[in-house]
Amino acid sequence: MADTAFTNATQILEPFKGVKKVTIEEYFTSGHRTCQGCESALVMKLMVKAAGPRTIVLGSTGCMYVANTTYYTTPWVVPWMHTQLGSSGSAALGTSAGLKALMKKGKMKSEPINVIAFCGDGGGADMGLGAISATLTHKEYNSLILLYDNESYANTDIQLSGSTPYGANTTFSPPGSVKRIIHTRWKKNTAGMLAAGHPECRYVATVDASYAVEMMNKVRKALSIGGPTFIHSLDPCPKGWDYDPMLSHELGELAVETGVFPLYEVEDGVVRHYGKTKAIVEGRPRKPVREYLLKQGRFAHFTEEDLEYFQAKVDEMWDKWEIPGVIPFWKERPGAR
Ligand SMILES: Cc1ncc(C[n+]2csc(CCOP(=O)(O)OP(=O)(O)O)c2C)c(N)n1
Ligand code: SF4
Ligand SMILES: [Mg+2]
Repeated sequence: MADTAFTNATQILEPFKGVKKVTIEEYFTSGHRTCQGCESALVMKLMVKAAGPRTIVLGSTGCMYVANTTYYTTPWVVPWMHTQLGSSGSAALGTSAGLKALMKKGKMKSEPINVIAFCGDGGGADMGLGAISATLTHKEYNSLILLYDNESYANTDIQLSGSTPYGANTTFSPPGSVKRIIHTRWKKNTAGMLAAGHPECRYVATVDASYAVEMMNKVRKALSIGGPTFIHSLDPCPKGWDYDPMLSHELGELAVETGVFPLYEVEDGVVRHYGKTKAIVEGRPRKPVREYLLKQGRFAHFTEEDLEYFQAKVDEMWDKWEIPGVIPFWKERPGAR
């Protein structure tokens, strides 16, 4: 096959116009062993449903590897490969470059194939951040990195990560009688940092599977735009967050309605808040963060003072940040210190 047959095109995946238009085929099916109510498993299912059958999925170590592929069983219907904990970026780039080379040499039919690499918050927001950053600078290769954020190193029994919220009870930060708040760091702003720091990455979005159609449409948009793209999904985790599994969707909604997790997309440098976050930007009041926090056992030790601190930090993001939820700077105001 000649070089001229090679195409670097992406699949054009039009948005689903409502839930009735969502395709019925599943590419992440039964056969996994995630906890009841695991929102990350739903994210996997929706992610690959949105992408369709001509897709390769690469997954770094974590719950979505271990609980999904136990000895000769797998829910994945599309080609799937495990990669090391910090390597979702390298796996995405390497696979995309490999496909491109094989197609160029005529060793594979030249056609758009989606490459999606997923990682947890431990693997992506902490350990693999460098590799993701490198991948987002390679605009000649098409891949999507999806970070599923359950806010802990969940698979190894809920250790705190850079994505764990302030004050949460984890196996590394159990509240004690002498010191109540062990984890005193504020959660990283991963999507904002990646969007701001990678000017040639054409698409970054935050998503929440409680809003499933919107979430799938962000995946479809990222894959259609092409180049390296990044999506950050907030995933309630009944085990790590310590709540009744039936509350997963409600907690996903509350994270957005309280303003703790803003939904936005950055496309070619333009920021758009969407969904309920857009309504908040346009003036709809945010629910108090206590409605979200107090439904979770990991915050059961919070006092009034802790709730006020958490609320004040979220208020600061909304009232002072250059772009709420995205750019964490604000201009110096004359006379203010
Ligand atoms: C280099 C390396 N260090 C440690 C581990 C052990 N380990 C396996 S899964 C995991 C937790 C990963 O956390 P995260 O990426 O957030 O995914 P989650 O388990 O929460 O789904 C750890 C620490 C490993 N597999 N590789
Ligand atoms: S620990 Fe959390 S992320 Fe892991 S399988 Fe259970 S619910 Fe899902
Ligand atoms: Mg995690």
